[in-house]
Amino acid sequence: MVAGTVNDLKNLKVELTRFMMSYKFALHEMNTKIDILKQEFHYIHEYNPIEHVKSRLKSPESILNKVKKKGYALSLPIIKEKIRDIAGIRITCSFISDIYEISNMLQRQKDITVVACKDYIKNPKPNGYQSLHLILQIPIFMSDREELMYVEIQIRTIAMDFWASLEHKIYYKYNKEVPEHLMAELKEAADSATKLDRKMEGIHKKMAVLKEEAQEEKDNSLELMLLNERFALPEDFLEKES
Ligand code: 0O2
Repeated sequence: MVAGTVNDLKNLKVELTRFMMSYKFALHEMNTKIDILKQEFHYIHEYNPIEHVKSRLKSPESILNKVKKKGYALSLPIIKEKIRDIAGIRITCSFISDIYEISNMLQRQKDITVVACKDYIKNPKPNGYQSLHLILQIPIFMSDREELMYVEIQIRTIAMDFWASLEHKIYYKYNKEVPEHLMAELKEAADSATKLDRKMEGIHKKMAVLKEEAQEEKDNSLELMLLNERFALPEDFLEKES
């Protein structure tokens, strides 16, 4: 190998390593943000809207396949600009309302730019696929530079995730035509998942109202727990105070 070519190869390897490393840092940054939201919710509201979080870096092979499929030029700046799901995070929530709450909380953060939002919950795909997709841009800070990175966030409920995971196994990326009657069955299964999500959301909301009423009753009562012992406040004590 001539010296120039060896050097070119060496430089390319460094460039590729830097390229993938930046996405790893972007994932790390986003995961920290999500973890903070999760912990804050737990401390303040004693409720956790996030069931689980999964993140992945697209493999170099998968990136190249997408570049070929989309007909893009094989150049790192073009890949960086055009392929926006190299860093991907999937958040599974308990209820549909949690999806929008988490999405709004992320979108409000000052260092996050929302580049695109696809709401496949309000507008499901014809096969029944549902999820909220966000393409976000966040800065990462390194020793000598700052870089803006794209991260794709998919937010869905457990039921939507259950459907998408199984559909992914059965059909997604299946190149041949899926028979029509099976497509219809798949859509039916997605409709059942939606029905289940709505039912659970309804129960969740009703329980929240009951909990609030019980709390109000507790707040209005003259009883309180002092050092783990029930204590009844004398009524005239309250009158003297006011
Ligand atoms: P993987 O292996 O999960 O990463 P794009 O191809 O991203 O440029 P597109 O198709 O408009 O543009 O993106 P979209 O609609 O936002 O969907 C991208 C991702 O959503 C997919 O990533 C899947 O993860 C998921 N997805 C979209 N449609 C379906 C579906 O019908 N079924 C299932 N199970 N998942 C879906 P990848 O890169 O295709 O795959």
